[in-house]
Amino acid sequence: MGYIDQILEAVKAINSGEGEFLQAVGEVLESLRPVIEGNEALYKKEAILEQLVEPDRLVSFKVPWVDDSGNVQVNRGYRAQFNNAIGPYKGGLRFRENVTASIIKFLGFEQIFKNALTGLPIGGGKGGSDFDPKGKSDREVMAFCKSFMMELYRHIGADIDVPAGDIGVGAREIGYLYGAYKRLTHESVGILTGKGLSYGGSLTRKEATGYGLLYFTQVMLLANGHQMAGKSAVISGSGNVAIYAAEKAMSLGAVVIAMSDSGGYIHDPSGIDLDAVKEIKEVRRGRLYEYLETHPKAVYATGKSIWHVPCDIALPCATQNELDLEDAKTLVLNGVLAVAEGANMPTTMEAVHFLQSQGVLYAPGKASNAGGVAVSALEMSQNSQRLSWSFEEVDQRLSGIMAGIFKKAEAAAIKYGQPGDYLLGANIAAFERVVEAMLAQGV
Ligand code: NDP
Ligand code: 2IT
Repeated sequence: MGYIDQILEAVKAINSGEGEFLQAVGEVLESLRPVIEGNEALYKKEAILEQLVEPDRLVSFKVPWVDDSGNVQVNRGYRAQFNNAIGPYKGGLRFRENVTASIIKFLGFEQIFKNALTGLPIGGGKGGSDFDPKGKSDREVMAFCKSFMMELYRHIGADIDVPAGDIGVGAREIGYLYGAYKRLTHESVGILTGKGLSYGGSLTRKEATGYGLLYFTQVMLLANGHQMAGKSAVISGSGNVAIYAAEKAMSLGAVVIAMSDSGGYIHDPSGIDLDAVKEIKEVRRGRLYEYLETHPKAVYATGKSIWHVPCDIALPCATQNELDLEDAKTLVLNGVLAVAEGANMPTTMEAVHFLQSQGVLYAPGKASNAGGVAVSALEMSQNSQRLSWSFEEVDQRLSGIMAGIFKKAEAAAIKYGQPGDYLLGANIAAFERVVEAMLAQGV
């Protein structure tokens, strides 16, 4: 049995039941075959894959807090510090009821490679909790965040591990977490990114993942002889990533015709009114069906996937495994040109293989959604310098970083004989950078 298969078996044996984590490891290792097979003796001797698939540490902790009725609630918190070969651990926090160790580990593992692709000095980590802010009062969210930080603060630091947002963690949660950290340590340092602009946040961070996704998609389209202008786009989700993906898609001339939340999707063939979506989601923290109150001609659909809406460009920006083989077949039948991931691992492996086999341009999340963490790293730079850069400066750097990631993925795919396979290219380009740093630093 070859080295990769040996590791895949071993990972399965000691992480049984952790479906998402095994899926993420399988996807990365499968695409590393050409590079591993060329260097098998060295990588095996140094146990590179064994080291990569095991987090440096996984902290799990109790988070007790008091709800508005005076009852004590208990949730579970996590932080996976996966790999710091190229810089401090960096990655978001996810607050959602379905969060498990498997989900945190898959996200932390993906983050190693994503962060390496940015070219910035950040290692991979992820954390979160099975607490869901949806439907909770601000006071309850604050109580939870303060309690969560009472344990997390021991494990993080501006040069150690710098968390940020993810699903369920936005500006409000980051603010409460940051306030708690400061009271515990007396320090005003950049231990979180995605902070508010009034206390050390970076301009463009809020927009960065969505804008970055569109910068990447645009470069990918151009490299393959297509334009963004005039294309129809369907975007799943209506959170931070989806909203700013829609904003940039529109400004580049695409027409965004559908968006969703976990309840269903809205289809507005003449183009989604993004101000209305922002008002519902960012201001009122409401549900997407409320869009119909002001846009009676739009359609709200439940019980079937948003990928039934015909489009040129599909941008999954909600959650893992939200686009499966059936969805991929529907998209292809409807003539989709490109699928570019804003979410982490939104497309199942079978769906990815099908899309690629049909000549659909496919951008893997670890490349195309890296703009968020890239601007987080720029926020860390600004915090260290005690400076704030302008929106234009950060936006320009973001756009340059996304074009650079595309070039790296494209070049590695060509080098290893699979031109246009940006998944293989991204995984290999990232792996080569991380392994170089691991080998240089020894065991
Ligand atoms: P938000 O919490 O802001 O928004 C999440 C959106 O996805 C909401 O519309 C939510 O609907 C929907 N959603 C969540 N879970 C499900 C589900 N199980 N089924 C259907 N819809 C769902 O999160 P973000 O926008 O920050 O994150 C979205 C994705 O992007 C995640 O995969 C995240 O890991 C990834 N990502 C985020 C980055 C960031 O900077 N924030 C950076 C890179 C990747 P509802 O309102 O009903 O819950
Ligand atoms: O998945 C991701 O890259 C994020 N949620 C953002 C991480 C970060 O540190 O900004």
